Amino acid sequence: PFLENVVKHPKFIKGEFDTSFIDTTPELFLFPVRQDRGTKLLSYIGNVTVNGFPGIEKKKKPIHAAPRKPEIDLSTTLPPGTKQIFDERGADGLAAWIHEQEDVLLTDTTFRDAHQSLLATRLRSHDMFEVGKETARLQHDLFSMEMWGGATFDVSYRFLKEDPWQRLIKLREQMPNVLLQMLFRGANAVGYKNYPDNVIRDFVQKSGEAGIDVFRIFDSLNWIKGMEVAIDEVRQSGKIAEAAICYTGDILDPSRDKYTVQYYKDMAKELEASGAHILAIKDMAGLLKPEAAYRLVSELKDTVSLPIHLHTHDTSGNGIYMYSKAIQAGVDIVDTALGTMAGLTSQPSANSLYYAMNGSGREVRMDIQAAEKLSHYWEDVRKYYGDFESGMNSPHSEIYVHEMPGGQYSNLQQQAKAVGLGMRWENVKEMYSRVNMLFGDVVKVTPSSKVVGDMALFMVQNDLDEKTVITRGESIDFPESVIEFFEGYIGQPHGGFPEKLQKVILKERKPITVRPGELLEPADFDEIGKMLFEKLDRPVTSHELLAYALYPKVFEEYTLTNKTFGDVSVLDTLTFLYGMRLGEEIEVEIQKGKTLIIKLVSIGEPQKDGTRSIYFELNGQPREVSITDMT
Ligand code: 3PY
Ligand code: ZN
Repeated sequence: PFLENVVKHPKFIKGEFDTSFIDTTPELFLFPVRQDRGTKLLSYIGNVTVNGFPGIEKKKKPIHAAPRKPEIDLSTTLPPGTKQIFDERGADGLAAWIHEQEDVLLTDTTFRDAHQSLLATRLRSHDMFEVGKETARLQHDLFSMEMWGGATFDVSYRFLKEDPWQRLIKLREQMPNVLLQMLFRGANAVGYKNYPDNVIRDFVQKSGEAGIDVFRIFDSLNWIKGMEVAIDEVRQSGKIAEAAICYTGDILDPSRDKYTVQYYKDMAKELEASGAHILAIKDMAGLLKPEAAYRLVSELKDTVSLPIHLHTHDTSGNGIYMYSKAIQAGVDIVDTALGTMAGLTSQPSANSLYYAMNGSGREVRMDIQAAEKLSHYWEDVRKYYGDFESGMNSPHSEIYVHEMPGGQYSNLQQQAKAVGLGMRWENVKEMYSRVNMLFGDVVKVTPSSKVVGDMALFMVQNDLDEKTVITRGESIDFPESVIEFFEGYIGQPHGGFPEKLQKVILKERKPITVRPGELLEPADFDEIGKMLFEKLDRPVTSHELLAYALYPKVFEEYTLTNKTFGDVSVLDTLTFLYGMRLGEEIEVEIQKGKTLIIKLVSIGEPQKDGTRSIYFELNGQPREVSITDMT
């Protein structure tokens, strides 16, 4: 299986390669190792069959019919899309093209925010690749596919044990006609803290080279300084800089006078001046009410000349109505998910919006029949991930009170359970909104939302209220994320920090007021490269260097799993999550044209040393692996 490694590749022999060669063809760098890929996969399957998958209840592998995949002819010419317009006209030309469209354009979030918000970000690349080519044909008239960034990067390594870069590279191959979009957290990139500028710049460059066209850049405190490096690098890379205003508060409520229409207009002007090609309104919690949307979009259209792209979460159930008001006000693009991956904490449904806008004078540009076909596929696939659903099954209008982002709800609920506060979830939600006010009414989105969540849990757990935090704060050890926030390490909030509270939390530590990126030492990629080369005993790709710079521990753990089990992303999702049933036979395509046939024959009794032998047939030959029983 390793005969096709790099030294035999015609490009390598001819010397036609640079460092991107490793990134785009990592499989060529797989040199023979002692244990073969088949045996490694058997070890994984044996392990998960006996021990279960972390984070989900261990149960026998469920039986599902194969997902209903759209049956379409893939041999016809692929219809061109926005990617071709961008390639021909550049970012400014694309922005001008958006202005010329009368229809409403869509960004589909099924591959990113929809599953981040419904399924704890657990959607595997395998299920995307199964329908990538079909999606490119059926959804060729999308503005973009949001399919990368946000939490998908670390969750890929951390829980799915797969390489997020390979997801990007392959989806780019499968969808060469539609713009690919990612969510980029400004100075936090795809992480939860500020990173040195050279990491931000390198990440933008490498993501662009691997296939991202549109970078939606935001700062978790709406601090424009935190966005500037990323915007600049996106522009320098010739990609599309979509700069976001994060919407919080309520512009319709005169008593919430911190985030007014004027505040958002000023921010929009600054973002336009900083070089944005598109302006996004990022309503990460779904707080934008319909009348507020009409007013905000109308006023922003009078303020800037950029196309406006609106993002929301449908937690309140008012998403479609809100979009219809924004569309009346002239919004250019909205974010939706395919019907069966939409609603609640996810985006509003594209399929529903299509019908909602019929006859309104502005139609939604999409092929509704095609969207229904793809929705069937996702309806079936979503069932694989049932254990990761949040349990929310009706619209929650209380979102307007607690203001928790769509992607945070289920996560914080899990965190609360983990610290024994599952039964006090109502208190945690109430405390979340109180902490927001204690902190001075801040923008709440990753990572600032995590700080508010950590503090809310901490206060409920320790029976603290606002007063005791201030009066007894000197003797309280606050959570590390809260201390870093008040030190200024995720940026400066609008209106500054509440001074008294800041003093109490920081004690003798001194806050910073400059951009953290100005103080952080640049990452030394040569050093990281050498260290990883020694650890991994193989060439290290520039994508791996970046992954390590962002998430050293998570990445190292991933490489260890990868060493032991090989590339588990090739497994189908039910096998990945549950292993195999006795007597079951599966097929695994480990590379193009090479399929393994695996049968689980029997599971041995536990031995004194805690191991068990698992007996398989691999391509008809008996194979035995030994695993540790941790149950
Ligand atoms: C993320 O940063 O991952 C988000 O989706 C924020 O809304
Ligand atoms: Zn979102």
